[in-house]
Amino acid sequence: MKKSFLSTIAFAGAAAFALTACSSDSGETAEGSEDPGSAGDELITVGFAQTGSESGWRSANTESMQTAFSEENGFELIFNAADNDPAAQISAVRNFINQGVDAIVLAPIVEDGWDDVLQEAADADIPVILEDRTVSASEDLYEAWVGLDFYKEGVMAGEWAAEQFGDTPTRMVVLEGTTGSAPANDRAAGFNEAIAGTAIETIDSQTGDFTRDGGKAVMEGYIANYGIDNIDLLYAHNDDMGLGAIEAIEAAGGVPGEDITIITIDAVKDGMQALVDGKINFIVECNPLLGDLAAQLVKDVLAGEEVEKTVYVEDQTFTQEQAAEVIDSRLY
Ligand code: GZL
Repeated sequence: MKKSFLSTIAFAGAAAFALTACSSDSGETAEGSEDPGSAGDELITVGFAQTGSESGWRSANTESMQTAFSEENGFELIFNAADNDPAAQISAVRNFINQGVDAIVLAPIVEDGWDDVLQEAADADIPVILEDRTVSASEDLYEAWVGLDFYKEGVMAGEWAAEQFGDTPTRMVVLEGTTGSAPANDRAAGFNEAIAGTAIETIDSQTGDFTRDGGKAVMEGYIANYGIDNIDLLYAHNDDMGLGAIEAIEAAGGVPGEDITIITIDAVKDGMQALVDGKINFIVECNPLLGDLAAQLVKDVLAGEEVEKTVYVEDQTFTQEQAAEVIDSRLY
């Protein structure tokens, strides 16, 4: 079950000289061994530490990962969802190490706190691939990261807001993602860079933890504190918090998308529907379909191949009109 990662690297290095003479289309490399996970080879055991099931985006990401890390693709997947609890997620990774998995894939809930357990994985010769979010630990402690450019997502959202409101005095409230997470940190930083110099004023900014319930509860507080008439713009770090805010605005007799302009990030199905319905005004996509890229990274790393340390997936943006054109053809 467990392959010694370093011996794989050493083998691949030695095989490199013989590879030209011995490679065949059966997926075999030099001296008859097979690429990990190729047909007829034993399964690659992968421990996948997912954040939890906090949003529609997360559900689509989990489905993409489970589909890619299937037995028919050469994997035995051990899945753990940490219910948005960073301590539980670190324990899950430690358990994978103790189980002696061949590789670990991690979507880290928060950026900090990973140095020790990632060092333990390295000491156990178990390669780690990050998907989705990033960590503050040294990049020597993981083989690669595949995901989205959260800072750029924030910039794209902020640029739209600056274009819409520019010099008009605008009172904005923010629903932040999970505190300490890379998307919350970077989407805030990118957005604030893009609106610098405009008349958009952040009157409040709190975390809704990327959940609908969280977004609804915080928006209810904003409405109670400021009144709908004193809020011009809502920037939510994901669709789900924006959808929760829409419930709060409507419950208070407001018209989302008109009384309050709403910008969100993700572009999951329910968010795009709200955009088509005029309840959200602009969405920046954050593609959750990372499974195939993550699975290929695992196979390449275990085969001793050089991999890019950072693999970005491109995003796009949607207005209400653009959403109406594409919503029926989207994959998530
Ligand atoms: C972004 C991802 C975020 C989504 C949220 O890549 O980590 O977490 O934007 C999800 O919907 O909960």
